[in-house]
Amino acid sequence: MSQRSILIIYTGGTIGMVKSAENNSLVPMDFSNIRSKVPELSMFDFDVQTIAFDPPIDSSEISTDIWIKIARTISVNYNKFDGFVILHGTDTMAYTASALSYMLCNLSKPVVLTGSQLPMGTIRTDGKENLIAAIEIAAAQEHNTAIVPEVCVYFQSKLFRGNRTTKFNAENLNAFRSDNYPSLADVGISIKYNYPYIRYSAIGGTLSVSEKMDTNVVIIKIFPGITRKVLHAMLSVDGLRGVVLETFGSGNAPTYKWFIEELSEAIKRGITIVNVTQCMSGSVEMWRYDTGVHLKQIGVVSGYDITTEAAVTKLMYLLGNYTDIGEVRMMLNKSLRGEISVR
Ligand code: ASN
Repeated sequence: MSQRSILIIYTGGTIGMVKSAENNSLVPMDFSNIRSKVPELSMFDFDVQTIAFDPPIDSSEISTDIWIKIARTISVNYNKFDGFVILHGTDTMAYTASALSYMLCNLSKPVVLTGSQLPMGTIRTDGKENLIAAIEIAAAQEHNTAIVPEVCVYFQSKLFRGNRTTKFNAENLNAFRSDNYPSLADVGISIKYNYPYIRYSAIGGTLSVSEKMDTNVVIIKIFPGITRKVLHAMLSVDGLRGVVLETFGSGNAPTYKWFIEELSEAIKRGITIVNVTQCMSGSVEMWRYDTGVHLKQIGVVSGYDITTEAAVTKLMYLLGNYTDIGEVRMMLNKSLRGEISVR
């Protein structure tokens, strides 16, 4: 049997940051020689190689260009490696994981994103455990097949489906959660894989990368007191094609005439509006209350139990790849990569 090999792609984030001499704030540093910081990497009985993006970035600077760069790096190296670990800042990790899940079509190898809340150079760093477990998971196979052939996020003992995650804590080391989908693996003394929840649908397919992401989208989080002027201005942005509407509870919004009129006009102009709940867990059910039924009647699409991160990137992906609005709306109702709980 040939030796397994893993590629680490370092994009930036706290894991590789140091304090700047200028103002003591954390700045990304050249982490190309990860091996010197993590000597444990040479203790694996498989090959671990690294690629570092230049310049490394704080993940708040992430853009669709970087997503494309990550996807291309995976694609170019796909046949040479058994799995991929992406070191990424935590702030936008859930967006990147969601975007990659759509962009990497027919993925049959693990792509595990991880990072840390404390830099690798600090004594209490969480980066080492996160990185080492992520590598183990990326390399895990059974009968010569990857155990988790998905885009995932590994953080603090939990492996989650990437497009189900949200960063919910800016202080705790336990920074991510996946409220609407169980963990794919739990790491303790041993790594326990939750097989029934892992997606194996693309096994046997050929990887292709979709680089078309349309950024003519907006997230509108409604709130009591929102004015017509504000809503109108957001929906009138030149070239706007998609809206993630963050609503209350199970997908409810005001029924004022002007509110419904603004949304309805936007839909008539060809803008796709997808309804996502502001709650951390649970699903949009536009039939449950009259305040949801109004949205359904004018053509707002249900986002079901999707996260905002997965919804906005799904819109970018669908609008980038399909010109027909009917098709975009139809695909929003489907689970493309396990991002919603519908079949
Ligand atoms: N600002 C950092 C980033 O997202 C936060 C982190 O990685 N913990 O790049």
